[in-house]
Amino acid sequence: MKNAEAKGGIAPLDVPIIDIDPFATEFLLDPYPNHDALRDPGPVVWLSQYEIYAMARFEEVRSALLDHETFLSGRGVGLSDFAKQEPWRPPSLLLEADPPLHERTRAIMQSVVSPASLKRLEPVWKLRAESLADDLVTRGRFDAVADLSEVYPMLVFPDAVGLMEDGREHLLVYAATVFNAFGPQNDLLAESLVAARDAAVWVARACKRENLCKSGWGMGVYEAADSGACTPEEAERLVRSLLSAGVDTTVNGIATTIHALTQFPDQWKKLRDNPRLVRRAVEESLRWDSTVQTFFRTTSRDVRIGGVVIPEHSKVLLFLGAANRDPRKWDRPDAFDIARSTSGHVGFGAGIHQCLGQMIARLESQLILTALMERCGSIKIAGPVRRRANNTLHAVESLPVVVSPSS
Ligand code: OVM
Repeated sequence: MKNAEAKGGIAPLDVPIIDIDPFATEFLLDPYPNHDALRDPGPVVWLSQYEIYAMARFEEVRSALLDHETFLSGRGVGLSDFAKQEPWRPPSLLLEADPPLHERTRAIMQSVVSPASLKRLEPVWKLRAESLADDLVTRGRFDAVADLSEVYPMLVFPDAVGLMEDGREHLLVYAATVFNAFGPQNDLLAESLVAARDAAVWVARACKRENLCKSGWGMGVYEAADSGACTPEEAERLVRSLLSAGVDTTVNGIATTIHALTQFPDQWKKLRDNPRLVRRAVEESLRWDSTVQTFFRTTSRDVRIGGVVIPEHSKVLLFLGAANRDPRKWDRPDAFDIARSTSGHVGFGAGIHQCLGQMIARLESQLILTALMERCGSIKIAGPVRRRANNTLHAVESLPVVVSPSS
């Protein structure tokens, strides 16, 4: 029984039963053709492969995210229920925590990753974006993943955390595993866990106080511990959150934005004509092709949704990416339109767990995109686009492009 870990029980009588496997490789590589089949049968569906409930419509996904008392995170936001199964690593004190613990840890992290700290970093981040974009435009032809989206976040984020220099390449391998681990125990996760053995050891070392530099978000968390906001052990685990969530997300978010702009050249032109649209372009990219496609919650009580009662202690899979393309909510949902309002999109989640690093992600994306569009008249696909299957992220492996310098 390949999904023995989930088994939420027998199929309920009143819920549409869907036999699609949202963690099959073909689905992960291209989830969009499957979304209607998840959204249309009803507000709640039953995924027979995993014996769990799922929601893929905007209204219900957003409401569930906002109702953290009913839809818990503390039993894990992956398929595995921490109340029944030991997690693969000690749980995140942020992502996999409920109030009151979550309130305390979130406040610490928000005071460390502050708007003021980002403002201080911005000038250097801008210079690094500009110099990278200079190089890329000179080359003319490059891989927007290997040469750009995997490069830029690594040029700014690890320094901001204050990580040791040696071994930073482990960050991406580690993060891929973190996000695979929210899915079932499939081959993807098994291979990822093997590949990330060294990376996990490195990450554990990198989170130690003695390995963080004096100024930086990492040390900021330990200083919060010094003032009594948390224990040193908690600080170490909170630094791990920065390393887990801070790189693969922005790497793929940036690649996706570029991918979108190559597929919709009129939008690239619109952006160049009006550079102030860069904020909207980044947001629309998150709506149109959400980097984090799914997260789970666990119900704390029986909850009625539409005509369906989801029993307490049920795992519920929330399709953020499908919600962000729901025609019930969005006009022309499949069109990438940087002028549209994306207000309410759930690409960063919603509610108390909404992405802590969203300001970091936005700043990185806006800076590199601005630097690129200031230099490139056009950007076109110049080879096969390859996806990387991940149980949570809609990830890009390779995106060959050719750019023409702006005249
Ligand atoms: C964490 C964590 C890990 C992965 C993702 C995430 C999207 C958080 O360790 O807290 O947020």
